[in-house]
Amino acid sequence: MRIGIACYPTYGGSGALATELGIELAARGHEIHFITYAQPFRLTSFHEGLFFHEVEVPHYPLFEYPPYSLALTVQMHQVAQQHDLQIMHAHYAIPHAEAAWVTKQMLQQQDRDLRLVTTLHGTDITLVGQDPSFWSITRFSVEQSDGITAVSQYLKDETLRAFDCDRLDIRVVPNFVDPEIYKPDRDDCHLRALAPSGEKIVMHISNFRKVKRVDDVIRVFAGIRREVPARLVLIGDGPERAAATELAGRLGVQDDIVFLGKLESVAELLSCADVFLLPSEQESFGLVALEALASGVPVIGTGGSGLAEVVDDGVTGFLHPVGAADEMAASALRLLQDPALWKTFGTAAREAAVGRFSADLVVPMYERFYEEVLEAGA
Ligand code: GMT
Repeated sequence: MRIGIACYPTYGGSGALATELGIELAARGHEIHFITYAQPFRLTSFHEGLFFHEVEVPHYPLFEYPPYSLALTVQMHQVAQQHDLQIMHAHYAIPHAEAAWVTKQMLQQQDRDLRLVTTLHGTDITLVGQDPSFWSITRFSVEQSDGITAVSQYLKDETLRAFDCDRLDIRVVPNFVDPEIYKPDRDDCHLRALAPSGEKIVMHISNFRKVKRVDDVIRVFAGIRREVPARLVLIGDGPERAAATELAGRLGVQDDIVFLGKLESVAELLSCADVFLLPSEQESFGLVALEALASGVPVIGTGGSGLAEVVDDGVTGFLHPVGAADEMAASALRLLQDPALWKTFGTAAREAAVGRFSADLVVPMYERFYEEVLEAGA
């Protein structure tokens, strides 16, 4: 199949998943065209059958807000014509699904068809898409898609509720992980660098937006640090970093925190963690939690959203209500102070990640879905 993929290229779950999907599809013989404003951050080397088309937005003094969606649509249209694309796969509805729909209309004027698949990832539905400024266009562009997938049952239900459209046929296709890349493989050099005196390693990776509750990461860590020697390794960056640093200072744990910033590759560091923290307000899936599980690392996070479909509470990690930092710290300590329990959880984490969410299981779900969408339009 010849497939266009529109996504955010930046640090974050939707762009990471879209890029991994493109790489996997290209390896399976499909022709993949990424269309976005920068090289996707996980696309770091050459892959046969995989191409990148940059969207350039011209600047003009009149444009206080440069019209990215228009430039994206024009690039989608050009790539679709030039490479005779069969499918445009929009990852994160805003603005990709709407741009793909306009592209389809432009192609129809030329008697050409393009099938639209939209994958809903999270805040495109749970936060941004519900803002009155975006609600109607998000609903419209999702409804107009020829195929819709959501990364969890939680997100599917939330889409139907928030957009009041129970007729929508949404397929749940979970996030996936490559178990050969994310695997239990604790590198001695990294361990020594991160925790020189053999401290326990607590890790958090995100784009430090409010929804991630990085302040709770610091609170949970402070609770852990009171009981055991530990270091908090923070990977990523974003708007909440300054507030997190300030809180760490107030709680007296700033010297035990290592900020590593936006690393392109996290697999080798993840497997060095003893526990992974993801105390988000809501998480439609939690790709990074899955990557931690595949690395044999138990996850401590929040229940009530999609993370509960990834982490088995009491088996591969522990889930608590949003904001319950003391309970999360207590759960982390249970694992950190009991090596046998930690090993049991770590083994179960790896098994669950590989058995339910490996690329070999999930990527064919997307392939079958594309085939269905093409057949329905034939
Ligand atoms: O961070 C991003 O790039 C997008 C972000 C979001 O805001 O929707 O990530 C979502 O997509 C990931 C991949 O499908 C999911 O694993 C994340 O759970 C989800 N993030 C949230 O729901 C907060």
